[in-house]
Amino acid sequence: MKYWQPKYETMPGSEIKALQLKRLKNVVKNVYEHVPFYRQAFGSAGIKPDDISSLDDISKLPCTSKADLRDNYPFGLFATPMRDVVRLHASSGTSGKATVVGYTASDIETWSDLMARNFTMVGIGPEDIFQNAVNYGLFTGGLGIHFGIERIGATAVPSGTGNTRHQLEMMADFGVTALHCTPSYALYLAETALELDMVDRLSLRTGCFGAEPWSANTRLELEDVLDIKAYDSYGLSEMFGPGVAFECQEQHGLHIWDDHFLVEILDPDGESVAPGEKGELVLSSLTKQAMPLIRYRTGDITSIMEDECLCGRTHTRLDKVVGRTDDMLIVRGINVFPSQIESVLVGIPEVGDQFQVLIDRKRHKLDEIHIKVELMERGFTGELKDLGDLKCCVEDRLKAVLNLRTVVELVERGAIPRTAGKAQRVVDVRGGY
Ligand code: DLL
Repeated sequence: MKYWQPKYETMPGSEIKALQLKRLKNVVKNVYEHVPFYRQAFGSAGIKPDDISSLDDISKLPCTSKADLRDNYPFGLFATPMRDVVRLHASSGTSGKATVVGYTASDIETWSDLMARNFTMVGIGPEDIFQNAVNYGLFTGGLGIHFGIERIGATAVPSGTGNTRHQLEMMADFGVTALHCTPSYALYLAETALELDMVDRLSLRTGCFGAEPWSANTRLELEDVLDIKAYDSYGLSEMFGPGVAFECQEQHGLHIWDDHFLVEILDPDGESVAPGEKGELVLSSLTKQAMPLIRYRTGDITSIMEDECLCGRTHTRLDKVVGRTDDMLIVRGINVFPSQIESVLVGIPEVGDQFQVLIDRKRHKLDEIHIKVELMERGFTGELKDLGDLKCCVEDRLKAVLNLRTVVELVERGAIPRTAGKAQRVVDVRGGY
């Protein structure tokens, strides 16, 4: 099967726009009537729901952000009574209180169908055995992906996280054909499979990786080592979770489901950027019931790709998310995303794929960017001079991509902690190591 919901996935652009407008008007009216926060915010902007008569009118509405979720913790942004909420998820975030999201039974249905669209899009179906190697707790990647696997009738292996060797054994013994996890954990799985000489015992065909940025070179590495096709999966808890946007088999941009989300790309002043230009992804949920969000600033940097996709889907395509506005390091006026560093390191066989960026900001200035990289056995000749040469080579390759000098430190293999969740690439050592 090529499409899960062909009527929606291939809907002509003009019809999608009409559907979006109808849904936008409904959701704006709904939050205005049921969520005091929105009534007040729209009031301060001098807007009433009836003022929305075209999709462009969305720009009249105020934006929302993670801070609004925190301020209204835990359920202040819910638009339905708690008796209609059948599930909660939460994301811990890096600072402050967790942000909580809620779902009605119908939200779970919608979400499962979006996941089913994505899996069908990359050729996963009832014949597949699908291992979901992420945390099954409050993180949306566990149950969100799981419900999608069951919706398409594939066999779910809810392996959760931890015990990498056991994960690989399960994969081999059960004949797992599809895998979902974070890309950094996928690299670790691949590394461990090589080490244990297990790659030949695996039957994997498809990998779905997301929840954090990853580079084109990481894709090549994962596809090569695990002998799979690897697809990028984007989502955020505030918009259900995973499943918001996903690559198709063209592997050229992520389809974001326009019948459920209204997409804007804004510059730091809140103005729309031209198609193709990078900016912050701002999303409005058009169909969520328990907690619809209007003009939610995701903090994620991407751009809209304009050309039509050969797969026949008519929905907006997003370029890979390079990182978050708050992950971006500004070093001597140059913007650096950890995913750029990853793309360089993955291409150098003598060093590992795991890395850590240490920021030492002296007097509010980012003076130095210090990168810890693991030395692989094949990069170790026993000659000190060779180590020095390798360090310079990595620094030069990074300079060519980042346009900036960095200080590379070669560390022992395994010295950088692996995680089954989102990798922590940037460590702020301003308070000391
Ligand atoms: O990470 C949902 C998810 C689970 C997506 C599993 C994909 C797979 P949160 O924990 O709320 O939700 O984190 C959302 O993670 O705003 C991005 O900054 C980042 N992110 C998610 N997917 C990607 C991706 C889940 N494919 C935040 N590329 C988002 C880059 C991503 N960043």
